[in-house]
Amino acid sequence: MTVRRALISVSDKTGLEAFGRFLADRGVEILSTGGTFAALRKAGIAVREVSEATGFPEIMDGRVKTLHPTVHGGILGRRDLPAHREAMETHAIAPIDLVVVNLYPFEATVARGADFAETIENIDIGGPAMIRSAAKNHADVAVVVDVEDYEPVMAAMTANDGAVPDTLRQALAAKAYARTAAYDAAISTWFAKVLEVPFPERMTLSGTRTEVLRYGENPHQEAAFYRTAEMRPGVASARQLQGKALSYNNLNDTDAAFELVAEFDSRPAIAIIKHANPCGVAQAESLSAAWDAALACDPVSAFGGIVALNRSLDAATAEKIATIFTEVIVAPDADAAAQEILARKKNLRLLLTGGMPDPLAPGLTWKALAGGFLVQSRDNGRIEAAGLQAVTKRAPTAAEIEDLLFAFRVAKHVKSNTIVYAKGGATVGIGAGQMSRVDAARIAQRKAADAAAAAGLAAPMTQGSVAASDAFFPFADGLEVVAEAGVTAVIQPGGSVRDQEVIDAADAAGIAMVFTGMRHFRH
Ligand code: 93A
Repeated sequence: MTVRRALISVSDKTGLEAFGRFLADRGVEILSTGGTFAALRKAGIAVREVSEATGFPEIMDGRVKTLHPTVHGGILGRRDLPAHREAMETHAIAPIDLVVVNLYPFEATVARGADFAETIENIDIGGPAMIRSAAKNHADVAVVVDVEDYEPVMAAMTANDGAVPDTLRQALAAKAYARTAAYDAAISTWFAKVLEVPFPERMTLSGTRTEVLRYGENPHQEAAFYRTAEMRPGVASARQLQGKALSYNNLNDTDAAFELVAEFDSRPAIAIIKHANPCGVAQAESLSAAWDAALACDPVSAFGGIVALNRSLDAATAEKIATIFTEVIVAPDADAAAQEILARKKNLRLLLTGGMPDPLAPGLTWKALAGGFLVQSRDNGRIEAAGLQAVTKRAPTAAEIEDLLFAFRVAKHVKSNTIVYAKGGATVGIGAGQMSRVDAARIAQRKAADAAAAAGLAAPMTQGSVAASDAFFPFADGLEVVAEAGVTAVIQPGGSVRDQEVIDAADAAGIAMVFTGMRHFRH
């Protein structure tokens, strides 16, 4: 299929001149819409206006410019069917062999917060129609929807005497339908937002593949990473400065780490993550102090972990992190000295996101199930001191409240069931992902004892700490375990039918307990 006639209609005019010149030099006749026509002509490239070919002007501010049988007949007509060829001849329709279209920038228009009327005007109708026509007739027509494909198409035409080979036309057609599907998904998502319908009847998840990963969660699984249109600083937007490509598990853990550390903004904070659960979180007056405290929580598990920071990485902290084996460091930024220190660690990946995500921002999360997916709003719930209800004889002190809120915020990012012990702005024991809350409490306590023994401390680290529970204690037994661990205060949602038994157990141990009324399950 030698390309003889091309229709070029592009909003993004990147690379247009070079591609247009390449086609014109090969004797390809180019048809274009108003703006594209003007740009090509200005560059001295031979081009005709679509309206001249159709004998019909662009009308209605450009709403109707290519929606014409001369255009769609030229794209859709089957070259192998005599009846189609005859129809083309009868109606003076010239075949179009190459369609180059990129759409009105709908997504970018929404992203910059344009008003309703302007957003509606940026819904492209004629462009997707041509893309879909050309992709349907890929047997005879090549369709290019991405400026990144200009080069490969030029290379293929050069190598094939002006023709675009079959396999490339098919690949371009598949990409074309993915593009129009994503475009319509963006439009319907925007409408749902405008109409304040959180869960429309039909939902399309749409993303752009940024990477095919070496494998998935396990080596026998295949995987890829897709980026959605969501503007949220994190793994999807990060710049990787060094180290080998991130794996599926790295990406998952890095995301968990960064979302957790983003919960803390008033002071420098660090979270160390293993298998999507934190094994140490701390905030302090400096990142370096936060690192010491986070690491002390569970230095054994921190080996091979992922470290997330909520401040620009400095040299002192980089030097400390570099002393233990770390897979990934993710931070909003890193100063030159810190980067130099980490550059010595060839295998360590450094990701810089350019900013922190807003933990209170709305958004949706998805989870695949057999035959479907679950969608929910992101857990952007946050409890502040004013939202706490003291339920015991003793109310917590100001210092206890600070640690309680810290521990509860960490618990939100730990797999359920979880118990988090914290003291002085740092976790000292984390029990994650247990089927029973009592076990979560016991495991956290035992880990804290191990960490204390390793550090040569006489008392277990939970002594004098506070404890957070992601969901209510169904029985007093869980509370009794944290009492044994030596906590002085407890934070939990409350709401169990046996709340009174739990309150009584707390009172008996002299523990101050507060209810949040908010649960933070995470599965
Ligand atoms: O307004 S439209 O939906 N109606 C059309 O008939 C039409 N034909 C092409 N938008 C249409 N286009 C779009 O115009 C293309 O998809 C492309 O994005 C844009 C190029 O316009 P111009 O060449 O004037 O810059």
